[in-house]
Amino acid sequence: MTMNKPYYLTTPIYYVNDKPHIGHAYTTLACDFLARFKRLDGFDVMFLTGTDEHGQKVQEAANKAGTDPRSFTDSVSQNFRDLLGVMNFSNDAFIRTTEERHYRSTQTLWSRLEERGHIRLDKYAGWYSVRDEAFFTETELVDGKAPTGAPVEWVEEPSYFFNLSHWQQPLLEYYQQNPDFIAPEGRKKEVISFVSSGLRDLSVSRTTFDWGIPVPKDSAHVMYVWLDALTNYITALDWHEGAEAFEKYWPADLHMVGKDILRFHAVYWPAFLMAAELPLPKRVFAHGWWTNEGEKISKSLGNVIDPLKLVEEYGLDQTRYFLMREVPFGRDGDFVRDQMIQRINSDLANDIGNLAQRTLSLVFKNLDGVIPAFPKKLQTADAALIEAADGLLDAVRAEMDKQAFHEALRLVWEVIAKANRYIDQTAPWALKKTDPARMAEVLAVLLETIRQVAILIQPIMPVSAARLLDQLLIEEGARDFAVIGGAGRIASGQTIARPEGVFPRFMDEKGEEH
Ligand code: ME8
Repeated sequence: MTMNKPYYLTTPIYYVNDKPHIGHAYTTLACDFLARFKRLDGFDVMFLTGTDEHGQKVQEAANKAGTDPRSFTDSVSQNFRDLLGVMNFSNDAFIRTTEERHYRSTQTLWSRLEERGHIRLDKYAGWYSVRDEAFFTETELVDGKAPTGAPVEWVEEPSYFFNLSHWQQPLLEYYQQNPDFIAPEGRKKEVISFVSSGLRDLSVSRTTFDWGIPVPKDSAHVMYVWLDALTNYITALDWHEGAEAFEKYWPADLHMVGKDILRFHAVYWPAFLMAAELPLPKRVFAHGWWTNEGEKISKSLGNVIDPLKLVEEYGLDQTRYFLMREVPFGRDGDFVRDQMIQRINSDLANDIGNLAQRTLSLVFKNLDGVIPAFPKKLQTADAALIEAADGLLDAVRAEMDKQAFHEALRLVWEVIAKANRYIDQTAPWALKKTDPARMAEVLAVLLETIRQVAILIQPIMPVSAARLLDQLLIEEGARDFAVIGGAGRIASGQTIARPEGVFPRFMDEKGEEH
């Protein structure tokens, strides 16, 4: 048996101060798309997500809800687990920072840092933003607020410090030697310029509240929530117990994050790992932020986008497709309802939906539903379409590996457009009387193209793709990338059922089509 290559990817772990919103769904969806792709491509995937449950922000949210942080986090963490089902996410593990093993893991990491002389006790005096869970100096403030616009409070307390400044040069060298470590390129430049401008030692413990992991041998302190949170990526592999999973999956292939938390992942985390003498992750990708119809999304504006509502209104696979297709991954994007409807009707209902429905209906009506043989000799037009389909996997894979998800989808839709031009040009419906043998060939070429497209869109639209593959009578065992191209080819002779449309047009709540 061949051993599949491991591939470990992670989402950030989400703060449980509130219910999930589009940002959470977006980050996890991007990982889900990639994880499903990698599995079909023969990798042994470990896809991790979870919740970040300590810190002042969560403690304050619990106080506000009139409950203790432990029962509060239990209930809010559940909302995040519910989202996984609603969005059809295929994560292999879900971690909570309140798990007992995470305490042991983080305390082990702390001790390693301390033993190696990278942590010292001192005093912190400066600003803290609870919303960002981040420290700021006077000069970093903008109009008395954090650069993110979050309010800050003055903090003065005994604190342990991590010698971050010591890691400036090693980090810069690492970025230089590993040019793919931070993406996109523009964000990498920002990180390099931040690190080049000098790093201050980082306060890594707090004493003015207690909702966190106690510092080993000094329980007056709880650890800074970001040190605690980042460690989740190795806790999940039980590194502190020398587990096999750690050997196998670490270092991570990809940490997916939003642009606001890149610094923590591309500066602090690799510095902690270097200091602890552990291997560094291979890549951190920072995606952009969504606005809602041109407006910044915020609770005070009341325009927060609830992923559950999106799925309810537009459909699950439709929502998944839109979020990954609409905006070049890595850039900010604007959620516009009309654009969503446009994508549903044009890319899905018209382009792929009609292509499949027209082809299958012709097979059903004109060939008694019997799948025709794939031609031994292809005509020029056939060969052009099949070559395009056969070449898709390599091209799509290259985009997926760059996290250019929109581009991967665009490439698939290019072949769908080609297939639609092919069906218009060859007009198989007109061939029934004049040249039935040619009609059968044309339909076989189309079925083969749809087979490949359906296999390739499984990672983004798992339910719809499965329905298409079912209608094409492709067995469950013949749906991965090993059977893409000439290795697969549509099998003839079986009889299909009456085809059913897989991609409906968008209907509004009054039942009207758009
Ligand atoms: O940051 N558009 O948790 P979080 C797109 N616990 N993405 C958005 C967004 C928007 N409008 N708003 C938020 C944390 N996000 C930490 C992570 S990891 C060790 C600890 C994204 O619940 C944001 O960029 O605040 C981030 O990736 C995630 O949603 C929210 O994370």
